[in-house]
Amino acid sequence: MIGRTSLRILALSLTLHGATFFAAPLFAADEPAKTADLPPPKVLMSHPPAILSGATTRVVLRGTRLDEIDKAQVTTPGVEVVKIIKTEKNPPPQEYSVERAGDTRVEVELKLTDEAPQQFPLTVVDKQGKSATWDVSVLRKEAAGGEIEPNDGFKQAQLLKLGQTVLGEIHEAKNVDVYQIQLQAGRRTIVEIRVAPSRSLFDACATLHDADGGLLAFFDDARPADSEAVCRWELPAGDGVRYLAIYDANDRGGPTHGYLLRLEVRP
Ligand SMILES: [Ca+2]
Ligand SMILES: [Ca+2]
Repeated sequence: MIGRTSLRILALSLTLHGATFFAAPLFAADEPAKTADLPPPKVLMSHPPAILSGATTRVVLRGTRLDEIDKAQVTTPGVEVVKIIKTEKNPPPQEYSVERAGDTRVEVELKLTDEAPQQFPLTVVDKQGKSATWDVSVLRKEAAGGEIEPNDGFKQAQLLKLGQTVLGEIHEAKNVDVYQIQLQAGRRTIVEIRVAPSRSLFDACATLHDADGGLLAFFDDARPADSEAVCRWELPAGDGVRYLAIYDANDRGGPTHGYLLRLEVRP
């Protein structure tokens, strides 16, 4: 009996050791499968809010699992991916969730010809998968203007020309961007602020002032910033110089707070 018991213990021991021995490679074999189950890279926002045709631009995409991106793909004629500049883990700006602003980023250099379309889809890829397509806005070089800082007060106001789109950014918390507008009697003037499709975190508010700085109107988009955000505000009729002061509803700012500003006039 003792002999049989010893043999059983030995057999059990061998089985256990055998199981242990074989289990290690099995777990090792399982690892790639687990990795493959990871969700694909996801782009949640980008900046700047648009890029110029006929130029080479660095675009930053923020999202989840973007820190191992090794390729960006565009199939649109007139748009070329030059290179991935860098990828990194990067926590969302304070007071924003990972779901809204991501926790990783990838910086991509894109070269556009003058013929690039107004919008094109971009996909980023890592060894585990690829993101859904992300739309990038394009502005014609001749119809776009950069913002000129400092523009934080009436004396530093930047002239906002009709029909030109300004690529702006509330670059730091509590900053204000002031633009000078020339109103014309008998014409409706509409200010448009757009953060789509870049999904900038900018939550636009504005005040309108007369030539002496007196407050004439206040504008708020009346909803949290979202992917389709376009504010269109008709200014009170008038004639002469006005100042438009743009700022974030929550006094936040940073490179994630870009916007596209445009002035339209109608009869
Ligand atoms: Ca600014
Ligand atoms: Ca400013």
